[in-house]
Amino acid sequence: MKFQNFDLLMREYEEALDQKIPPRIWPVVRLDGRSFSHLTEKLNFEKPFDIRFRDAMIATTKHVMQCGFQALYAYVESDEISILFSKHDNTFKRKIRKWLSNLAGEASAAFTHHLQQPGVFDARICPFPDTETILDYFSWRQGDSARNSLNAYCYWTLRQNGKNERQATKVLERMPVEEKYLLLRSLGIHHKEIPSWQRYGTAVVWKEVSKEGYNPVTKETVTTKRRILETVIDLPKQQAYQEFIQQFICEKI
Ligand SMILES: Nc1nc2c(ncn2[C@@H]2O[C@H](COP(=O)(O)OP(=O)(O)OP(=O)(O)O)[C@@H](O)[C@H]2O)c(=O)[nH]1
Ligand SMILES: [Mg+2]
Repeated sequence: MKFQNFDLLMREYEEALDQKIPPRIWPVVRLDGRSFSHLTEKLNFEKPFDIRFRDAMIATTKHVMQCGFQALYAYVESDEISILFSKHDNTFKRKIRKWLSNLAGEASAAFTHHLQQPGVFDARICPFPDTETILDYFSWRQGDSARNSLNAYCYWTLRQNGKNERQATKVLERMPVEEKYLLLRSLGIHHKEIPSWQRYGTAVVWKEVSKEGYNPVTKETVTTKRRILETVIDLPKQQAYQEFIQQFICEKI
């Protein structure tokens, strides 16, 4: 076979599974820590929530939002990060393989660097057609965070009160939500009063700030604007949360 034909054939194999995010579709990428139950156990992090783990996740998110894509908004809960990108983000010509491998790689590297422990993230992409579905997605993740938080508090409080793994799981099996709140209260925990980030997650958003500088050529003080990343620890909930996210969904960029 001539080299030219051979080259074309190999390229055909190489590109056989290439897919692209369709034009004008909003990409949301969810990164999730691999086996972080084991990792957090190995590092002796506090259960069910440890601020050091939360801060490692936030540092990872900030890194990923600044690694060359057009990130607009990020939501963090437990070991997962959901990032909304611009619908016009043309990085890597929107090739899905490139997006997923690079974003998972950037997150894994940043997390590992922050904690000095190998931490690996998987990545999936959700292609959203409109703003309404984006808002539904983020509400869904916030709801998931609140449910997981209640379950984790119940489970670990029972464990701290002498139940073993099997017993604690059995007590919580098919227990209605209201009963879980009552159970926690009987053990001295008011779940509705725990820090907001432990129930509703946190967000990382862009904020525009003004910076004063000096122009040596014109000898004038000049004010420039730049964007910085800000962590939102106390997030609004439900409808107010959707209204909050709306300000970061920009059709133009
Ligand atoms: N101790 C501690 N553990 C945490 C904290 N946040 C998250 N985790 C752990 O991270 C896990 C995340 O859940 P999953 O993603 O379902 O579990 P996983 O072990 O990462 O499993 P895979 O994602 O399927 O690989 C939780 O179940 C906890 O065990 C924290 O603040 N403290
Ligand atoms: Mg995980």
